[in-house]
Amino acid sequence: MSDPSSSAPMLNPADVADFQEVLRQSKRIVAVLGAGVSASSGLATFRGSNGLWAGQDVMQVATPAGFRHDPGLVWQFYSYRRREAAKAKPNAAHYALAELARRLPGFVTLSQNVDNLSPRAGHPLPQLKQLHGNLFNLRCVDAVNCGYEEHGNLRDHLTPALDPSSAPEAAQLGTVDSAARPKASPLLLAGIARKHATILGDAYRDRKPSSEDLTPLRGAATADADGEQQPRKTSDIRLSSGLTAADLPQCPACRTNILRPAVVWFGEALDPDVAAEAEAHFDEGLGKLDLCLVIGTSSKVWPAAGYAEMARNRGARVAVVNLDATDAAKNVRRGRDWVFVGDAAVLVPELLRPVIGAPETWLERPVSV
Ligand code: BJW
Repeated sequence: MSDPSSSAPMLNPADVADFQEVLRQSKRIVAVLGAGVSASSGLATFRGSNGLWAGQDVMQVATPAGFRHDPGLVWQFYSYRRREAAKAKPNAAHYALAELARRLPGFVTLSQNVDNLSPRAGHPLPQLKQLHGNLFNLRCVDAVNCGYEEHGNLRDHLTPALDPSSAPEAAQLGTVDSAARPKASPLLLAGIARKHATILGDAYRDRKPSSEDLTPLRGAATADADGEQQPRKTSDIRLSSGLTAADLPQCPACRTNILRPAVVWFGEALDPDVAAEAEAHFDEGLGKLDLCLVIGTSSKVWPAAGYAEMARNRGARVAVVNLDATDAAKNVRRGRDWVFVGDAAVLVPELLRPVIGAPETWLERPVSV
């Protein structure tokens, strides 16, 4: 087996041959994908660039609390990501995995990626579970009373206010309306800090949230003609992004709420159907799993981080493909798993070649690698 601590980019030919021997005989394979698969398509990974977007910690933007606090800012983040993903082209790793799916009915891909590049590479959809949703699907924020959902919305900017040419993103970042900021007690903030550390990980334990960071913005009560205190309308509230709710995509069904990206944020449950379909592949009743491919993920986010171990428990051998030797070596069973350090867009087609053949023979081929 490869030495997981090695940072040598060269693959060990004996490991490749050993992996490919098991691959040839495999009938049931699960692949777990992360953002590294799309890195060669030009998309930033989630924890790349120090995990920052426009100076914001993406881990805190991708939370329900972030959206409650400033939906405009979160929409700016996702508008940018939608544009980048729409401009990007699937790479050879997406095409190779799609080809494996076409050739092997017992192969399923459990992808954490929301960038739509696997579907665009022609990955058969019944064999692709998009665990964290898709940037091009939208839903009403009120899932209970409205439940509106829209799939495959590829519009460049969803509202004029989200058009980067009319208002550059950086210039839209403003300050919180301090008059509207409610007071949060130290006890409440400590509770939120504990919850944050559980959901986002230990790195967040010492980052004490302030009311400005985490408290949903509520309008200060205003007095009506009879002197009664009335809550301000949501659309009146100026948000720190400088956007009001009226600037954001509106739900066409209930005409009351705004839409949100249909992605899964930290602390939210995965879509129960998607989670059940994904986890069904580890069911005892389905018998032995032969192989699990863990490609381009830091394996930090659950439940996906647990799938390799679930596959091992069903008898699978595990192969990890990652550009970073340290990430690749994480959660690896020494002497049993394979570790292939390098670019997924290069390694995946090469490793799968005995089953999928050369790119010239694929039904759908990489546009450019
Ligand atoms: C290359 C490369 C190249 C670069 N080639 N490689 C159990 C224990 C502790 C906590 C939890 C737990 N169970 C649940 C939790 C809480 C939480 C969690 O996991 N927290 C941890 C961070 C501590 N999980 C959840 O909240 C999930 N919900 C849930 O489980 O509900 C029930 C529950 C709730 C609360 C408590 C307990 C149970 C939901 C998780 C949703 C994650 N959502 C996001 C955002 C999606 C929308 C969006 O994209 O904006 O999903 S977060 C973000 O991380 C995104 C990604 O899909 C996900 C994974 O990241 P990924 O893909 O691994 O990217 P990176 O950047 O981390 O890594 C890239 C890798 O590629 C690196 O290794 C590079 O080296 C490599 N690479 N270039 C090959 N060319």
